[in-house]
Amino acid sequence: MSATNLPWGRIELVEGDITKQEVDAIVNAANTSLLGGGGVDGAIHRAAGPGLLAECRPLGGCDVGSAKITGGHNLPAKHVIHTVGPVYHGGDKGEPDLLAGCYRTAMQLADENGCRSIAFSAISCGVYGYPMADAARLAMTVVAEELAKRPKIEVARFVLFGRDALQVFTDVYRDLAASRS
Ligand code: AR6
Repeated sequence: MSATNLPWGRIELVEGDITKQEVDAIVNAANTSLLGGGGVDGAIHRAAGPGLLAECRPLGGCDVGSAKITGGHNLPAKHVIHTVGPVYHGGDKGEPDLLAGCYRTAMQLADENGCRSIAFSAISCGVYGYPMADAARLAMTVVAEELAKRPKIEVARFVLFGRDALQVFTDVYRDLAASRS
């Protein structure tokens, strides 16, 4: 799909901690067990409290490229959407399709659950090793396409951990948004 006319203005980029976001849903970069881990997953479970793990346990895990939704428990966000990004093995093992599936499924779940705002972490960009600029281009393109189809979701925010990550996303965003006619 061409970037022409996609709603880039409904995408926000901020530097910060996703556990602090006051949005309808935050998106966790989980693993297939959905039982917690390190990185942003660990931070979300710590901030949400033990009720989140208790709600995740009966979900039976989650496939790579898909997502499941829970409540936000002690977080300011109403919901947590847990998605499982691909481990990066060079980019020719289906990683782009799987990462796109994470963002598409998360947007679909947000819409189905009446979310008007959603905040994403940089899925797969930590220990799973996805190159951040490639992930940023794919993530923002898919999210812009989904926003175009889902008018009830007013804003999608990418919450980047650290200045370097924010800079990468900002550079890619400018490039994508500038390709509008
Ligand atoms: N807020 C926003 N972003 C964060 C935060 C935070 N509080 N903490 C880290 N990040 P990662 P992955 C950034 O490794 O690569 C877990 O153990 C981080 O700097 O959390 O998808 C899971 O259980 C990076 O840019 O997720 C899985 O086993 C991004 O979040 C595995 O890691 C994602 O880094 C998933 O690996």
